[in-house]
Amino acid sequence: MSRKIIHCDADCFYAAVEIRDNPALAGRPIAVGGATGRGVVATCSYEARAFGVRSAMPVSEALRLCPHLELLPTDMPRYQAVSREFMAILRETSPILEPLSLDEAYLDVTGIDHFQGSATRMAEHIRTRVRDELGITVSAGVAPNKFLAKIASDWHKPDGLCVITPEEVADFVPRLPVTTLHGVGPRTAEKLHGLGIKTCGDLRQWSELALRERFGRYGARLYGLARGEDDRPVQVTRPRKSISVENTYSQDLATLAECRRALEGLVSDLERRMRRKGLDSADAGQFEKLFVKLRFSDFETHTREMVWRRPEHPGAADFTPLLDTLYGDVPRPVRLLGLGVRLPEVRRGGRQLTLFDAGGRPVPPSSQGQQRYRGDEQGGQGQGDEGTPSPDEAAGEDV
Ligand code: DCP
Ligand code: MG
Repeated sequence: MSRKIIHCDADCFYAAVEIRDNPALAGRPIAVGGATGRGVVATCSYEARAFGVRSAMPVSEALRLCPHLELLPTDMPRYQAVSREFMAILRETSPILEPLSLDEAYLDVTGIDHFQGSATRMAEHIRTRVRDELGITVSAGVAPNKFLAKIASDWHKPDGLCVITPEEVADFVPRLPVTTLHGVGPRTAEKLHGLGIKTCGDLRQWSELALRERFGRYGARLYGLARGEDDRPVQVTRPRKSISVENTYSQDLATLAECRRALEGLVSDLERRMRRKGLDSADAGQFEKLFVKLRFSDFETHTREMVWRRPEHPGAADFTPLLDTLYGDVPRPVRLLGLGVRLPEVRRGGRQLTLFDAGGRPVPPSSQGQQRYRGDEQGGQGQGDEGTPSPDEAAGEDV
């Protein structure tokens, strides 16, 4: 039987909360973040986007593009509170809920009878409730699987709903650029483009065998995605024990100095990944350990970790001693570097303590001591979503 998946993603989430709480900001170009901290835009209103301002952009660049941009400091506790209410509304629609970040989640509504089982009406109901009860807007996508539901929620953003019925999949998918596929980051995109493959339609000209030959196991996944196929289930509970990123370098890093420089890029990737998982600087005190992984060109691989008890996110300098120890005194070419943070065990003392409670609602920090996390990564490698990792996922890119 065909499944019914809804993907919901709030519009300019942090900015929307700010505007809701100060309506004088409505209709104006505003950005959140940057006023304090790392100096980058966390998000911005759609009015600011019209000037080219984007998430993760340095504030200096944002102000160059939009000189009258208003900057607001981030207020994570407030966004987390709205997120809890948002997830509670979703959870009332279906218990099969997989939060991806503070403002984004998948819902499997296949077995839900409300609205005569119409996923479209359920999605409209969610959007109306969130607007009326929380004062922010949410875009939603309805489709037979996660891949298409996520693309659909972006299709009519902001404040939009897009439905892709099983009958529409065959027409919809061929025109999608391959860059929209789950697991295709810059590296895989470059390889696909090099083969003359720009859209899913182009990809469909390739046999599964030919894709496997070029992309290994991920080739089979590409073959299915190009046909709109994606059987990943909506995951209600998945323990997350670490968040990490790693990179295999196209040219080996020849010296320890080069490895140290590479750490900086990896730390930025890790920050980005943590933000996407909804972990802000207030969570830093919850990390248990830092670790670095190093693979030499002869594939000898080592990992080293250390306890982290400080109340801030680790920077490149914090990972350097681990790297130095792993590298040793004799210069050797390095093909892969990775790093990450380990989170506390999700089960301790028989009670499951998580970011989300059993009903899928995020748990307030005050009620959960040190045990806060249950997200969408498993084990120590943090290779993104489930399914066959693509070369880009293995490189720790966002998927
Ligand atoms: N965020 C961040 N840094 C980023 C990206 C996002 O701090 N590089 C934060 C701010 C966003 C929130 O996460 O409000 C949700 O991220 P989204 O990617 O869903 O972006 P928005 O909700 O802001 O905008 P959109 O309307 O495109 O979903
Ligand atoms: Mg959003």
